[in-house]
Amino acid sequence: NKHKSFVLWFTGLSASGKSTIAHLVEKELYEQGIRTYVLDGDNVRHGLNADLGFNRDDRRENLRRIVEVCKLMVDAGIVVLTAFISPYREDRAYVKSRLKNDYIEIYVKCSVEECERRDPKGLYKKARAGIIKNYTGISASYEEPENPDLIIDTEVTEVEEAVKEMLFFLEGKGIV
Ligand code: GGZ
Repeated sequence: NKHKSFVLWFTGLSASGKSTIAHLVEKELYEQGIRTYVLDGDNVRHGLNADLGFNRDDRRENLRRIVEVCKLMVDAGIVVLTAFISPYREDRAYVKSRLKNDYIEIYVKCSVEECERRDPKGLYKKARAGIIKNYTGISASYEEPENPDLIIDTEVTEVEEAVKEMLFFLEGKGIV
């Protein structure tokens, strides 16, 4: 099964649903015979980027290394799905400059209030208490994408529906 490889770059707040949607979309693509890989905090921040934290420079370096990994995977013919907050426009622009047309930006939109209600790992609570510093949405900024290829609003869209929207979008583009 021959296909062009590219990167589906999900950006959004912690607990917005990036990783969940990326994994479900991956499953669908995989079932279509497409070779895929999901990069997220769980498999990158514990290994390759274990030396990095969340200050401005570390987040830049986090994404710089990730985009190089993405490039290698794209060269290997893999469709890469990434789920990183990637809160700064400057950094996303850099990622795009490295990947060019292989970069597809998906804004997983969800208000801070709702993410804070979900708080699956209790990190927003810790951020509010000042235990975690520089927490995106609380004590560090999230710069909304100005021109994403797709917006998925997880406050109004169920995950199953979000996955369908994603696949419909990819079919419309003729890339799957
Ligand atoms: C944001 C943090 C922070 C701070 C720890 N700010 O819900 P999670 O836990 O699994 O997702 C968050 C993850 C964000 O890492 P990224 O590599 O995606 O961030 S970035 O793109 O900005 O480099 C959260 C956890 O790490 N986490 N401290 N201060 N998220």
